[in-house]
Amino acid sequence: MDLSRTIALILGGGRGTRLFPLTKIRAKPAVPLAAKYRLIDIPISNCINSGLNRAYVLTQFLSESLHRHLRQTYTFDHFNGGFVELLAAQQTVNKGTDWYQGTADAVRKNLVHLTEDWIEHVLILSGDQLYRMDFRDMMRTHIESGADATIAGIPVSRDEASSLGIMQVDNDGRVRGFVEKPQTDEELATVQMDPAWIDARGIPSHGRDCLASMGLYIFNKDVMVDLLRNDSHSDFGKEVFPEAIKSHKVNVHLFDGYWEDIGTIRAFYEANLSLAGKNPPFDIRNADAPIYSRPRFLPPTIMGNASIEGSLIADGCLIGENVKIKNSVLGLRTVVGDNVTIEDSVVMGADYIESESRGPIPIGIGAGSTIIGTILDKNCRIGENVSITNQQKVDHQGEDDDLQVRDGIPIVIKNGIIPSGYTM
Ligand code: ADQ
Ligand code: ADP
Repeated sequence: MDLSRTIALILGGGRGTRLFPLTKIRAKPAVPLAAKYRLIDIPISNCINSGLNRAYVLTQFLSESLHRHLRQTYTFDHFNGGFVELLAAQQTVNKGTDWYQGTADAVRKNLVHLTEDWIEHVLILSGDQLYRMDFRDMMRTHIESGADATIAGIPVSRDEASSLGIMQVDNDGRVRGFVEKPQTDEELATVQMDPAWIDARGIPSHGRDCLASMGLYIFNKDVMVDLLRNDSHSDFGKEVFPEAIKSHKVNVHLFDGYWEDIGTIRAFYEANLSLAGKNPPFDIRNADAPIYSRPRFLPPTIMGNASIEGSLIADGCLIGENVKIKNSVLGLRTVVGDNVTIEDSVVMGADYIESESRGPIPIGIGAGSTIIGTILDKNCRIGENVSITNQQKVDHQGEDDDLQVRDGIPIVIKNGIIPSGYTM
């Protein structure tokens, strides 16, 4: 299946409130993931591994670090015409607003890039999901069914339905009903499926009786342009898609692999830690479909007498003596002092190796500190004998504080400073 006439559009995030404060000073696609990647590397790697090498990333504001990451990572040779480009809301002049009002609005404001003659299909992807999919399979479903649009669907149980778009699909695979994030049993009942329908399509339902939209769509280009003509529709999930199933033939492409929406702090935290354990649900070592990132030429990690259990450790770290690291993710260039304990934590590391301390406290985690159940964003300066465990279950939201708590998880923000002896 050939995707040379398909353009991928990656929705890089709205105001970024759900992943705040990780998005306080960066665009969502640039949020670090799994020790050495960024969120945007997942959808772009899926595209490249599917033979699709032309993608736009729609983001709210022009982020210098995101721009540099894309430019330095996704360089294609002159002969194959590939590109990955940022389209920032800030740059569009339409309607005099700096913000995309929603996902459909973001696409509408960039239609000029999508209506070029060579494009036949538009693949719309979310920027905050962890999964591996060969989009050629989805395109095959799309072409074979002769649909105007195809949506990826995954079987889920009733308890998961309230945070997803739920579809009702007929025997021919055509979507007949859709409710975005059903909140009541009555709403859900209108779109529930018979688990036997799912079993009959070669996917063991295990009692799952809902089909969720994965937020991934293939549109025939003209159909998408047509649907976006209605100016009052600002979201795909809430407005464009429900209209599309009435006016056009929209079919489902079934998927049953690992797939997680990691758009909230808790989901992001749990997805990172799930990669650190034994038998991770998402295999970052899959050599047939690797996840790409920027080549950095970092030194190997140097480790003292440390005990490490079920963890991911990136390149360029410096880990001291008598250190205990358990069920955690240590990002690029993390510095860990002596006698430190890190458990159930996501430590993003540092943007650079600090040869001489430039702050009141060096970058890294100071000697004698204990970090449990916490996210440390990049370039944190954690003093000595600090303890962040949140045993008291503080729910501290101060937007300007260096240490905040979201979804019950303490987070030290990028460049945050925590003085020696601090306890939470
Ligand atoms: P949500 O993820 O809740 O549900 P939405 O908030 O529209 O839907 O986000 C979709 C994607 O677009 C995310 O990657 C988000 O970051 C990005 N995005 C949001 N606003 C944007 C903007 N203004 N500009 C650029 N990008 C933006 C959707 C569907 C559901 C489906 C779930 C699956 O609506 O039906 O079940 O995805 O995760
Ligand atoms: P990554 O390896 O995480 O992809 P980037 O290339 O995005 O890192 O760099 C992150 C940031 O770090 C950039 O804003 C860059 O300017 C900054 N940076 C790099 N080296 C230094 C340094 N020696 N001192 C201060 N900032 C630096």
